[in-house]
Amino acid sequence: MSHKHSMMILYLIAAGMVLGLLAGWYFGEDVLVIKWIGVLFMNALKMTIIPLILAAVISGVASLGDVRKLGRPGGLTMLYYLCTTLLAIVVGLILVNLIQPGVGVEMTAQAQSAGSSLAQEKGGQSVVDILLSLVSPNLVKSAAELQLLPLVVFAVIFGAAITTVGEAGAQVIRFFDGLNEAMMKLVGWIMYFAPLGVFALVATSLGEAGGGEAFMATVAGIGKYVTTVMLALGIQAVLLFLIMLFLSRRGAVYLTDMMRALLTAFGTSSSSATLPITMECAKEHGLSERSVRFVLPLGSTVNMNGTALYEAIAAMFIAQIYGIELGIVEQGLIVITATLAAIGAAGIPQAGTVTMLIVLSAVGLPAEGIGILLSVDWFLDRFRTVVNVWGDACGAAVMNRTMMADEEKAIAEVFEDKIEE
Ligand code: DAS
Repeated sequence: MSHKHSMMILYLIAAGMVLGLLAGWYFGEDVLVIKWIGVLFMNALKMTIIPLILAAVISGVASLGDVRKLGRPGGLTMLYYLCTTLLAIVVGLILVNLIQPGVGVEMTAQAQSAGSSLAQEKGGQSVVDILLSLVSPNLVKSAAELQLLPLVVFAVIFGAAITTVGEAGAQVIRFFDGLNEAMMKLVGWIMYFAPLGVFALVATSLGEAGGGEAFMATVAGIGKYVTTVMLALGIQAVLLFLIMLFLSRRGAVYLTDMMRALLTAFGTSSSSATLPITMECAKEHGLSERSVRFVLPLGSTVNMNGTALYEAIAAMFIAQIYGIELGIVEQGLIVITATLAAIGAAGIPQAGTVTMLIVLSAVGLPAEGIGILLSVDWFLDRFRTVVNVWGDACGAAVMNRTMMADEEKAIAEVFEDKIEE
């Protein structure tokens, strides 16, 4: 989908939300006559989940290259990216548990009951049960029952395995890269119907919840949700800045040198489209060639702090609006799936919303709530893309010291060998 088209769609989605809120408020239960439109849109999105998980996660993990040859700089880079992604998710979970944006947003009566039965089912599981549920003896059965966590676990392990079997694996990687691109294109086509789908989902969920009196609670809930995400993104950006200052010994000037890339990220909502600018800014700032040409491209593929944080908050928000209590074990599952969803998300507009489906399904939350998320996604996507790019840029600055140290050591070794000769 072209950038112009995707922006037009996003603004139409926002319009769909506003009209949906007004229709739900004004018509109340009568609006249920269009419920089927929301169901059709949701089913179309759910239809993509299984192939999307396999494509996004496998190609995301495989993009790391042969895990055995990552070497010290590669291993340290992946460790840094994993730690900052986990930090982002923890920041998001702390804020969404503190602010509780979804509490008080009445979605629908039956969803409330569905939600509570889900909480009973999940709530009773011990840590051992959860661990056993990560490995499925029958992936097809798990997929059919939308038990997606074992599918995600398989995709990660399989993605790592195909990087170790040479040319045969390279062909498989090309297949999953193609599948991932095709799936994102297919989701793009489905998103053309999002304005109508979001209108129907928001209108009917408000209508079922009693129209008028639920209107203000829903609007307030959406406002608190946006505030929670923005606050968490801001905190994560500051934490990344402090980590960069402390570990890379580079000054605040790095932020101003990266500003052109950050503004491009905001304008395009695409960290992949911004990558060339990010690399140019990092090079002009004076980072080493290796740090720029390895850490930044890798980061734009697998390191998305903004997206990971957003997935965690959005999942908890949906649990809250459906009255589903998620304990520490379920929130642990959100950490795992949000990390993998962020690794698997492509650096294009709304990638985080699409992989949101993986997190919701993996944790067993009703995906219907995504209508509310979609309505403000066009706004939040810009800011989480900026944090994604900022996370990559800080990674390059931090790893630059390691890379430089390795480079100097390698050069010294060459000279030592020469002297010995
Ligand atoms: N727009 C994505 C990116 O380019 C982020 C997201 O959708 O979460 O990084």
